[in-house]
Amino acid sequence: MNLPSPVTAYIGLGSNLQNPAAQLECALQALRKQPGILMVKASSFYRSKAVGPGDQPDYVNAAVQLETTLSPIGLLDALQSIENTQGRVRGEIRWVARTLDLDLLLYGDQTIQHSRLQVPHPRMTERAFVLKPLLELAPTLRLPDGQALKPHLDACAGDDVSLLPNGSTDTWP
Ligand code: A4P
Ligand code: MG
Repeated sequence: MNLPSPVTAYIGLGSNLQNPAAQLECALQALRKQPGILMVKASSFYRSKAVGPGDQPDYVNAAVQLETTLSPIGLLDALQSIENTQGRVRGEIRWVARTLDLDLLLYGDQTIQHSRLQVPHPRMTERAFVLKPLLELAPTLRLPDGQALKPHLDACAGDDVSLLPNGSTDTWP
């Protein structure tokens, strides 16, 4: 029987509630244990100003590169199950504060338009909090249509996103 060939995928991680850096560490552990996923590398952690309604705490953001034999929807299911395990609450309002958000940014060179999944992630090219960690992992990464990502990062380089000092867990609610 032929096993599916592994595909390289990139995930964006974000948290701005309940000790965000620890939430991301916990999510990395969960990804490492997930059947069908081989973690290749994780970026540094970055602190970023929240994009969204109201006065929210800053986020911690990161990205990971992995190899997976899961289908795109299988991978989304795994990501959502990790979010749920870490107390993610989903409501009507978008972009509210959350314990954990795991976004599938890229899945090989596939473009996916599904009712539950759009890949590349539709807002990834506008957000330094996604692009900085992602390009730390893969500086020459391109979108499936061949566009380089670096010029997109240059265009939003003024966004407030900075490296989080190692072990920093202060000032979050
Ligand atoms: N969905 C479709 N495509 C994808 C994909 N590529 N990856 C669907 C993951 N999910 C995808 O997502 C809503 C639905 O999107 C899911 O049911 C899934 O089927 P969600 O995680 O439940 O809700 P959300 O995250 O609030 O919505 P949305 O619109 O995906 O938000 P974003 O774009 O993920 O933004 N500010 C800072 N500084 N850092 C952040 O990390 N994150 C967000 C969330 C807002 N502001 C932020 C940050
Ligand atoms: Mg999301």
